[in-house]
Amino acid sequence: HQPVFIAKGPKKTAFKVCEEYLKVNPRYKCLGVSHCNSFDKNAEELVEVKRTPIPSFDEILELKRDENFSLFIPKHRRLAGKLIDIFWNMPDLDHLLFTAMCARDCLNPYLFHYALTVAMLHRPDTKDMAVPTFVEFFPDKFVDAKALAELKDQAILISENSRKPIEVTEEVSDKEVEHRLMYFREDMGVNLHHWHWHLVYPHGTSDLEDKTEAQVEATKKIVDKDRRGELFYYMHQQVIARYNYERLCNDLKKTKKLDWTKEIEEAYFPKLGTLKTGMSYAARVANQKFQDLDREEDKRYVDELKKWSDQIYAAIHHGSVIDERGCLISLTESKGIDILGNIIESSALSHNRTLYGDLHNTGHDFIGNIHDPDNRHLKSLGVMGDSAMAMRDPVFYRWHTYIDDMFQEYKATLPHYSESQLNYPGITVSAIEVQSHRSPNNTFSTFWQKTDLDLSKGLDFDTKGPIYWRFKHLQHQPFTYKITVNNHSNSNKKGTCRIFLAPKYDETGKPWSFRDQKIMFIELDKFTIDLERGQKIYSREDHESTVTISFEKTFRKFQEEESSAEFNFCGCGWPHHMLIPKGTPEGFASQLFVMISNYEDDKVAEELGETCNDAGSYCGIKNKMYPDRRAMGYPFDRLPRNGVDTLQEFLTPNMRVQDVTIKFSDRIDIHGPVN
Ligand code: CUO
Repeated sequence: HQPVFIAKGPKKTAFKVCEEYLKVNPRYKCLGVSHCNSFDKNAEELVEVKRTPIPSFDEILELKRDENFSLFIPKHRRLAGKLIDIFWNMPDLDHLLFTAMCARDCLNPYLFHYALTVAMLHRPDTKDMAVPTFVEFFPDKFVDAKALAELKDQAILISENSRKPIEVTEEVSDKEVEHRLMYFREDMGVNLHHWHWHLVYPHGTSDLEDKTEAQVEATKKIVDKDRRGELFYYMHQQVIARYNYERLCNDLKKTKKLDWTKEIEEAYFPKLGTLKTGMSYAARVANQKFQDLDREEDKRYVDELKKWSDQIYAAIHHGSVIDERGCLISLTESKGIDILGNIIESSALSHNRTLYGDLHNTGHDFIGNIHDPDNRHLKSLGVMGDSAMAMRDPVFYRWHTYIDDMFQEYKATLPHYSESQLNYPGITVSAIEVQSHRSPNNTFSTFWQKTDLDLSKGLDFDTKGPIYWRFKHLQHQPFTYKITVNNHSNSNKKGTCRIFLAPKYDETGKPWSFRDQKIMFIELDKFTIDLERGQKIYSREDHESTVTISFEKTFRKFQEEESSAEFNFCGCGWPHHMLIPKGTPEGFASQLFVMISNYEDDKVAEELGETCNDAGSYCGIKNKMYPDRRAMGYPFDRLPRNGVDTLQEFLTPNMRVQDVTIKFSDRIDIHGPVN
């Protein structure tokens, strides 16, 4: 037997197969793999890999290397599940490594990367092994075509020392109002967050019926995370609230719930480059309508959506769902939203996919293939078919508003919070102030920033040294909350400080009714606070937010000593540069809400853990319970008691509202490179 190697890159990120591999595995040649994918002859070190029995990839090979991969297509999801199972069930690291090598050279690259990353995130023995970062591996999913072409030119024609960051002029048309929101929808950090979220919370692995008990248990470990269904609802609800906030800042109305029986007015033309598979993402022209899909291996019927949504609404109104055995499962106050989240998404934890179907995923699939429903033009997916890019398309927000309306319908059936569930006796929030760098008090300041990102690793040619792409994104000035709290009880207390922000006026310029404003609140931060007796001012910096991850983490500039598993999980988090909406040059009137709730009612049974606990609100905490016992979105997740029509009427003494403004300045700041 000839030895098999992998190349070990300078950052330990290489999974590169030595040419020897093909010699020992000629059977894959028939699949069109005639050369090693990206064997790096300049690799610093080659590591010999133990040869273990070659697994059978069987059906997984049916997804060709040059096809697109979509988790929203049931067959692809099943194949991904099978591959995750293969990686997950490898008895040790040697087997995993050799199997990954085989898989990398013969399977679809997107499917391979997804399945390996999910498996490595969950295997205890791979937490110190680095997987190439997504944006490094697939820059074609994030960088527009013009920039990609220039980056390639630069790599070939210009020596390392003479290179300059590549920057392309933005293409924003005044004729298309939706272009005003491009900075949000096309933001790389926003899209990376969404991709990471779905990686950390996969829909499921392959069907459970054909598995052993041990395999079922292992699968559950991957999918069955604490309150995953509820988090599906909450994270996406917050994305819509944030998007609507930005729309109001840009003089647009809130996004409309998608009526999928009608034509979709907004078009979307992706500007992304050609994919590694050689395909480009399909455009979606205006005024197309959902149609039955009759694509090879993907047959879907629009009528099914109606059937599933009717069944889900019936369950909501009935207060219970029916499981596969015909038993009624109550949608209780504590568990109902989690059950519905898994049903509506749907994930492998759905109680009844036969009855409630696969609603949300199917919507992505219908829209992702709307340009060519019967595949007559042989044109593969639009961006809605890929969670790494779906947030670029305006229809993403319309579809998710439709989905969120179901959750809101359910929340409206729950009893309103009582005074004792809202108030914290003895605690009064008596003042709030925002102190923002170089800004008047109670003003958030936003501006543009440009950052350089090294994309050399994802470009398919032999090059040395970094190649920087310079991209523009929103940013805000650092700020501090100053919160004055009066603890007039007889002892020191502990509380949870919850900070939210919402526009002060609705889209017609009138003050909100509480019912409408409550779903506009975006979470900015949530943290535990020790409350000494008497009055005290507590400070909190914006970068400490438990909603966001730092710019460096979003773009994965990490220290060698950090393990990649932590990093892969920690890649999930709203990008910090998008914490504060854009605002307006005149100042966008907003309301900052602070509440301190009783920690005794908030705490969960276990400690947070040392690492990766910085973006728990939208992403949960790795291997831990969700770090807040209250319903996600509390206290704005339910309708108010009778008689409460405004935010002021909703307040108890432990809550306070401060008028603030968000002032946008059209200046551009240049940030250093991230690599
Ligand atoms: Cu995150 Cu529709 O689930 O995209």
